[in-house]
Amino acid sequence: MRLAEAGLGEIMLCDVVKGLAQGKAQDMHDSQAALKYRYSIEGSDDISKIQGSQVIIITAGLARKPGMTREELLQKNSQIIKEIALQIKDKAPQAIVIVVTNPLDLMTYLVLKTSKLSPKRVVGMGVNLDAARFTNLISRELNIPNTEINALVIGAHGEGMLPLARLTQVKGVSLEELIDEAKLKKLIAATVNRGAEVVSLLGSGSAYFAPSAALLEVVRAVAGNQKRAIGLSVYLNGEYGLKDICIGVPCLLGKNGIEKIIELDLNSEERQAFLKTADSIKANLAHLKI
Ligand code: 2OP
Repeated sequence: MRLAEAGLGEIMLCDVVKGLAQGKAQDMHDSQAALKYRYSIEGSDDISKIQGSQVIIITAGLARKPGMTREELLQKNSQIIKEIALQIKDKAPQAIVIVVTNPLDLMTYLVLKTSKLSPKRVVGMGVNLDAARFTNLISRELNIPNTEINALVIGAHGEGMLPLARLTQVKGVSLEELIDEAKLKKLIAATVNRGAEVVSLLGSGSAYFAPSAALLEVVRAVAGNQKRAIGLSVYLNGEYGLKDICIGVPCLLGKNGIEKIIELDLNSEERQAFLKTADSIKANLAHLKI
């Protein structure tokens, strides 16, 4: 709905549950007249409808239940994601694929390896959502508009997420210099826990509106060939001293996918934390059946 309202092309919703995508699409389609918008949106239970898509967004799979980590979804969601990745390989190898399903970094890796697309064309949407949440929490804490905040989050979109206070700028000043350590720790913990907090408040299902907004940001970068820095889970091949892993780092994203992976100048503490997160992703990767 966000993509349609933003005028980002023709939208096809696919879901394996009969009638679900058609019903949702019909409901969204009916919104146009009252909104005085025009957009194209259709639904189908036939995944072959992805044929010819320029951008494919994968949200399929189970969401967390209260108390669950994103990583606990690994086995349940792998099978679903693999089947979709094979369909992409077959029917839409030209697409740019944005993975949203959790555990995000592992599912991004699985889509990449199964679809055999170029690593430039498969990204995971996670740390830009975490940066949006971090921004929002900073904005509320300091009573500063979110437009004045440039928050940076890297690492796993999971328990090993790393909101980087030193490299987060508020009106051009490092966040580290603006608030005391105790408050900073709280802000970081709240950011890491934000998705779980929503899951626990909802009781069933996971966050929805902020993820869709963060997704819109990613699709806009592709559609507008923006090539501005945005945090994404991407395949590293030597960057940050890491190989054969998908993990969240800032990238330049445009119409052909990843133009550049930005290597931040991390201090030793940040680097250590980043490598620790990468280790835990690697340990989970070992359980993936590719
Ligand atoms: C979240 O952080 C769904 O992983 C997503 O809410």
